[in-house]
Amino acid sequence: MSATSFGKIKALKNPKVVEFIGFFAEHCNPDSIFVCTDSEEDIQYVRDQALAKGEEEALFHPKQTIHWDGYGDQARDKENTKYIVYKENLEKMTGLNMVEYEEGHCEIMEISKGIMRGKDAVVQFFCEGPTESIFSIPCIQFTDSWYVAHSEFILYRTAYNHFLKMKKEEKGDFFRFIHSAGELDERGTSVNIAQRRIYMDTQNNIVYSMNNQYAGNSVGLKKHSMRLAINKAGQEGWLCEHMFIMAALDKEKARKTYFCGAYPSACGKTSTAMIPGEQIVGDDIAYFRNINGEFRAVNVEFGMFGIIKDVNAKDDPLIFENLMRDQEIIFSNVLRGSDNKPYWLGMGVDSPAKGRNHFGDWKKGVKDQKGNEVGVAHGNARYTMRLDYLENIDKEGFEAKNGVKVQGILYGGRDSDTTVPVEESFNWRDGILIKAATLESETTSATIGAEGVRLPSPMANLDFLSYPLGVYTENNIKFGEKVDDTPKIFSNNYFMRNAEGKFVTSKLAKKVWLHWAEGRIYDEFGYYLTPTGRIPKYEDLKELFKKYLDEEFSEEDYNYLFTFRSTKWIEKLERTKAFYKKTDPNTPQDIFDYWDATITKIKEAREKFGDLIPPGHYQE
Ligand code: OXD
Ligand code: MN
Repeated sequence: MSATSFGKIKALKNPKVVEFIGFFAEHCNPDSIFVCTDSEEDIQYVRDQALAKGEEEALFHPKQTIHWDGYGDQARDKENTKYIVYKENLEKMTGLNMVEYEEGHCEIMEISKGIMRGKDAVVQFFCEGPTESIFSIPCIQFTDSWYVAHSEFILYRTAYNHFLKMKKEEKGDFFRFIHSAGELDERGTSVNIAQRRIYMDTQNNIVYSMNNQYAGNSVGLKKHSMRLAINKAGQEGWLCEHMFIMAALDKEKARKTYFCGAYPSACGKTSTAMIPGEQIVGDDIAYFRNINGEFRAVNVEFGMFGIIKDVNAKDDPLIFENLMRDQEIIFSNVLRGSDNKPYWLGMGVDSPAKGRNHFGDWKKGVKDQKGNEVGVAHGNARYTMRLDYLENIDKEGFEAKNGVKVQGILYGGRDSDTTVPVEESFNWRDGILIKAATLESETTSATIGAEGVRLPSPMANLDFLSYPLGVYTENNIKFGEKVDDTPKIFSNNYFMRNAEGKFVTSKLAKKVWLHWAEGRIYDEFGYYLTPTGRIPKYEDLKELFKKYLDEEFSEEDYNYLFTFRSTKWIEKLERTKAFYKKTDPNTPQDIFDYWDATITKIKEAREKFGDLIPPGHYQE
């Protein structure tokens, strides 16, 4: 370590920081360590090194770069992402992928011993949430990947100064991430994928990630930190959710209403956060805190690590335009054509027949070792970009140290035949148990395996839960019930199909469902009851379709979309019950009782009004 880097560490006067860096410097044994502050000079050094070491390459627009992960390292490795848990805590961690501490710790120590030999390492200081705020969680990343370090500078708020200012009693409280891409092949991708391990220790707030590069596996501040934060939140009485934050704008009434939303992957999360004419605060992870009785949220991140597939001029104009500009963006696992420009699936332009992509040298029609044709880009290819490049950013909310006051929460699944496009819950508890806990996503032709299979996805947060599902569900209920002005909960489903298997409305209809929810927060629209909540009236939707989309919305479509499907709903609740029973048998009985009472209510409705209950026909 140079005297300058050492000086940066020393200035922090933080023994735990010294211990962490010192230990892994010795254990992983990099050739050198570069310590970053928040200075533009240090950030530029990291950008330059990512290029110099070949982890990124400059594109046609010189500020844009491209990076490839190994062909077998294109998504989160769920199997090898585990909690290492003290023996005495094993029993409490029902339903989690875990390994006993001694065993897991020994294995990861073995794998990481000397893993950085011949490489440089980087140490960075970040903050999850705004710095110097009630939400702040300081973090340190130690990595031997300049690409990872560069990504984090785009995605998170730098916090060397925050560390400098930490009070004595706070100095031991931060998250630590140690990452190594491991041995690299001639293309610069991780070789030892069989030894890929992501071991998380919520007892000591440290995550070890070895032999990988894909950011969902490597970037500590993203999903690893999220798991540590979910655990911390559970202990401290706040929430860390897999949610966007956005502001719905009613310009006529000069109203700005904040919504958060959770949607399993490929269920419309980013496109809801980016509805034209509204504003975005965050696209992936939110912290919720009760501040003086208010339900307040911050975007944990500073940038987006977005899925690039299907981002095109028509469907995502704002993101697309940004991706076309000469500004700092890292494209990962897309094709670089001979024009040195990036190409991806669903881009809406003709892509070249050859180039370089995640497969290596690629030509149209080329097959991988398993005989599968390799596409232009990977389906999970990404872009890494600052959020504040977006014209629709809500600057005020994005920068607010105390976050924004949330008034509505949306839970959206992918479901071709059961739930209505938008429905308001009776109350917070009902929303958590009937809308959030029952979230499911149907597999599509784009996913491997059979189509139309429903995968349970409570709160769209299952992959990141670091303590049991039942307690987490209860904590969600408690949190919302304790604030003074509890947000309304709504469900969304953009994927209902008609008898011919076609979607009933266009993608733009999201805006109408959102504005109905927005109006409901101010008690503006009437509603019809169903056994599971409150749905819109036709006249209101007709007007909203006209106002926001200049579209005619037919009564026939309305009746079809908003029919209550009794048997389908009972089946959905039974699936949820079974999933909770299997995943966390210790889920409190009153949660199961609540679902049973709802099932009884639906059965009675079915008796009285029939299996398919058109809007307006149900009465309590
Ligand atoms: C995810 C992501 O996998 O945001 O959820 O990348
Ligand atoms: Mn996510």
